[in-house]
Amino acid sequence: MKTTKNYAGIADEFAQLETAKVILIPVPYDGTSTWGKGADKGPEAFLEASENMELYDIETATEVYKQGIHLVAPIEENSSVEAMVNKVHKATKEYIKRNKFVTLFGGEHSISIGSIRAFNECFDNLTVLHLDAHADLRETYEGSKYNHACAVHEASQTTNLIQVGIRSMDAIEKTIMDEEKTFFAHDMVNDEFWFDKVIEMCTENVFITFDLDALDPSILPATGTPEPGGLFWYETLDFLKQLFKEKNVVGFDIVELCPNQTSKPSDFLAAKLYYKMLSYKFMDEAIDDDYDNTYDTEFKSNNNPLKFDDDDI
Ligand SMILES: [Mn+2]
Repeated sequence: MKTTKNYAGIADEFAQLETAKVILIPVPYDGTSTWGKGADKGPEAFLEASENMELYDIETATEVYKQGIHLVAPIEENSSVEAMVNKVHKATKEYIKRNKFVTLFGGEHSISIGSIRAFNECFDNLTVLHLDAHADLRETYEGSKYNHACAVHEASQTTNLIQVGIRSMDAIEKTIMDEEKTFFAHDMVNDEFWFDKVIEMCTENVFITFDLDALDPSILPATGTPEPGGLFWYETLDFLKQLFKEKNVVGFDIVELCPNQTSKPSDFLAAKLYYKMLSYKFMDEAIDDDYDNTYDTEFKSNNNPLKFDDDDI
């Protein structure tokens, strides 16, 4: 994968590892997808679109890139899906331990097995908020437990998993699914309170894994397994904004952008979604430049990882 020097073409002073609050890890992996191929091209298309995006966010009146966004070298590991997951896990954990706000861009959804494992090891009582058209709960698929169809099986066993936007699953997944914590797309469309219900079920620390096929294919067609009946742009943003306000979102990944040569709007949507999520995360920190230190201290303690294995410290 070609690497852009800095995320979104931001100046070097905002892109340094030491000072950046945000880390962006691209994972151009597409080894297990079952239908449309090309999620390995996702990070490059996302980064290219990001370079062509305005960096002032109108809604929050902020320029979140000034918090610092450091783009690390892409994780390119194609020897096996297990090796890729292990590398993602290791890199994610390393940056969490440096007190960074860690974000990842896939790649297919199997990358999230590594990121979720890292966040779950570092934060107490983690909620994994899973936005997706697909349940992704299979224990194994095509002989592997690291298939993209198994992306949140481990999370279903080890975290407070909440699934949102689901509209495609196999009967076998019903035996694993916690229907109390599942928001099916066909119910959400008639439920004006779904935001509140989802947020109420979240613990304080939330990791978001955002499969872009959660969105309606009319606004995001460039994904490997599109499903009709998905989320739209403003409801998604309104929901995310409320979530970021009410909970401590500790990190997120965005996966399954499968770009094509002829149509770019999906790449731009992914770029904007990522930037919006960062804008919401840091919106209160940027109200003015000399915000008082008490808030800063509180912010840091909220984001400090709470638990490490003894050998990690
Ligand atoms: Mn999906």
